[in-house]
Amino acid sequence: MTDSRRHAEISGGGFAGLTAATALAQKGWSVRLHERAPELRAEGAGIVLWNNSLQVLDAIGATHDLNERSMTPPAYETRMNNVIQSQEELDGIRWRTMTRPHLHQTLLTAAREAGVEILAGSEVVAATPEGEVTLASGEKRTADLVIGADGVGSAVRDSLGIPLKRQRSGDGITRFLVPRHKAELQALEPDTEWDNVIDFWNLEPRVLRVLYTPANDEELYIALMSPSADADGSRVPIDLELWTSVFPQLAPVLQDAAGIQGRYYGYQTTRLEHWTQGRAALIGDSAHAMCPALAQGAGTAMQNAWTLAVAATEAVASGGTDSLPHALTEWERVERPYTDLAQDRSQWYADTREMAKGNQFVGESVETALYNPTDPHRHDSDRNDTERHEVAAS
Ligand code: FAD
Ligand code: 5PR
Repeated sequence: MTDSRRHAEISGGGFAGLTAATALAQKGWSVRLHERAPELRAEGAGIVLWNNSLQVLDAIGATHDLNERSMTPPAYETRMNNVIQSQEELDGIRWRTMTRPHLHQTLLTAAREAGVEILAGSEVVAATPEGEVTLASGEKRTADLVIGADGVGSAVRDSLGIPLKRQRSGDGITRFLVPRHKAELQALEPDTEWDNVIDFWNLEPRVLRVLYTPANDEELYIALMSPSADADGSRVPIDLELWTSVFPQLAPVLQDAAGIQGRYYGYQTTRLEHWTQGRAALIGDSAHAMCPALAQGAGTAMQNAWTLAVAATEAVASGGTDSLPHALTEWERVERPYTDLAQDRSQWYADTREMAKGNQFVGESVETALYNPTDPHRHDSDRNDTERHEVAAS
């Protein structure tokens, strides 16, 4: 039996790869997704999604599952030395907090329902601009479209030889999922709204920060930040005495975190000269790892996965598969600025620690969050701008 559908091979079963696979399969492609790990599972703790990625979840029909175990906290609170700097209610901005395993499971279910062929324990070692993929087993596959969604250490990206700039920051973070302990926290600080996200900063005499993010009724995501040069602050398992001395009101949850091994991640930003080459395209951390400040690493990954699936589908429908290389270049040109902005802004927050002053989500810092990648008319004003420039230049 021959299959007349367009075929895509995807490397990586994280948020980027699963989103692209689901969207393409729903649009009529045959899709094979390779995940190097022996099973499809999400590492990590909690995550915040904003309008840009929630729109994508709507579009692939995954929002219902997601909403069952996620929440929108009443406010995003910022404290400095335990003094409240701001409580942002984020009115009119769509956002939700959740656990990473839950988001991953939701996407995995959507991918399976869409008919994606998912191969666990299948490592991609190389890809070519002509659409050939080589597996660790030595097996080769060809596709109309190849997607590298294989994370910050991407083999697809490296095999394509795309020039990369990597910027490492001095700060880093260890993340945990622990029980809410709401009653105990309330007993320690009765006036606090413990359903809020609370960003607890301490800059003097020592830089230590806890980002407290309720993920649902039972689970709490906490991220402990310190400079990598601070050996005690960045140690795992965490130095419980140190962290509770600075954040005594968080003792019940810090105690649980201390019982988990944990892993300290240094912040990094990677920027590529280009995201596409021939029939191959990169999305997510393989193309644009970023600092976590705006919580847009996964959000931009899903946004770009969706817009890539739409652009590739439209291209083959109107111009056949030979039109894909140009369509991918065009996709990057139009969509990349939103991701560049999130990367630049997150890097700036990481370098300056300006978020400690509060009012974190204003102006350029929410532009990518507010973007709706599923709106077919989203670039109409860009087009008008271009037309206006053309008129002005003629
Ligand atoms: P990834 O999530 O890295 O997924 C890549 C996938 O590709 C993995 O499943 C990997 O096993 C697979 N893979 C790698 N190489 C190959 C290969 N050669 N062949 C086949 N498969 C391959 N952000 C938050 O906001 N909150 C968090 O709590 C948080 N925790 C994180 C924890 C970890 C361990 C990491 C790496 C990142 C975390 N981030 C977090 C950042 C954010 O989640 C990322 O921006 C986002 O997950 C990017 O998604 P992705 O699908 O591009 O990459
Ligand atoms: N938001 C999220 C997050 O995990 C972090 C930050 C913001 C969801 C840290 O990991 O500001 O660093 C941040």
